[in-house]
Amino acid sequence: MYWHILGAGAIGCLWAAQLCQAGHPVSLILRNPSRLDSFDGQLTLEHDGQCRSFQLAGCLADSCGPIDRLLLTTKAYDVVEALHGVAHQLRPGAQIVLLHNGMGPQQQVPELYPAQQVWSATSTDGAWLREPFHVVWAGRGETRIGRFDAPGEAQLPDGLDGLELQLLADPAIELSLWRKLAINCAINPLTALHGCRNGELLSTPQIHRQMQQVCAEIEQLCQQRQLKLFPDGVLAAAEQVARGTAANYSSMLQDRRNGRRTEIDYITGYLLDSARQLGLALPENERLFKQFNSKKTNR
Ligand code: KPL
Repeated sequence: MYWHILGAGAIGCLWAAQLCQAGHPVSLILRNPSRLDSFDGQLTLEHDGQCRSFQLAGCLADSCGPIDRLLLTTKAYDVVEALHGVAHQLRPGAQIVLLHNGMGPQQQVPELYPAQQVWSATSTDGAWLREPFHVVWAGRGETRIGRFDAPGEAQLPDGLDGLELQLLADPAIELSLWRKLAINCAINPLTALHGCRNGELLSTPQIHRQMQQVCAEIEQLCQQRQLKLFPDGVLAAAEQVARGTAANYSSMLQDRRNGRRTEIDYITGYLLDSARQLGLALPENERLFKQFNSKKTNR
């Protein structure tokens, strides 16, 4: 079944290739004419040292035709604007799947587009771009997909059959998004500010102490919100991810190093907003957030 994908980063390209491989036609909606010019209609998926190429259409929002199924894989801060850009092409009842780091748009989009069916997703697949439109699927993970606005519903969007990706219909997607948010809050700002690999959060005592404080505050918020995220607590879960990805640079550090805007407003910013609504102060997270925003180049 036909899919449009908006956001041709690593995850967007991974999904495009997976959908093509499963026999679903795909169009990549590209942001501007120069990006479209640079796309020769071929996407390469590299996995376990083997490359496979797929032919697919590229288009701009105005020429992509009617959309029945849309996967949005832009950065969190681009989601709403990107969606507005293709809104005129959405068929009534079209399926929209949001897949990005951070939180905010998952609640906003169903409110803005009540005529559409909106799913939110979170993934632990590891992927990176060797070059534009050549994606390396570096680590198999799982993708949980559910309706933020309809908790309890456990149905995947249609048109995802045959994918090699591990997909799980999640009736409690908000909780899963909070799990990912907590991990991102514990790892991303600290690695970005200290310019270190994920593993150095554990091996550098001063940074590890900060990580402990960040996690203790998240724990406090979760208690107030009655969110049970991890059986052994946020710190243990974040340490496990930092250990498992010890040699990696977090996405926030990479964004910062490449002079791109980061997703801090949708990660730590979302956490702080959520705490503020309950009258709760999270001083260490607040300090990191301010430190981030005080450096213009960080955003
Ligand atoms: O998602 C991540 C990121 O880098 O954005 C991990 C690897 C989990 C670190 O928070």
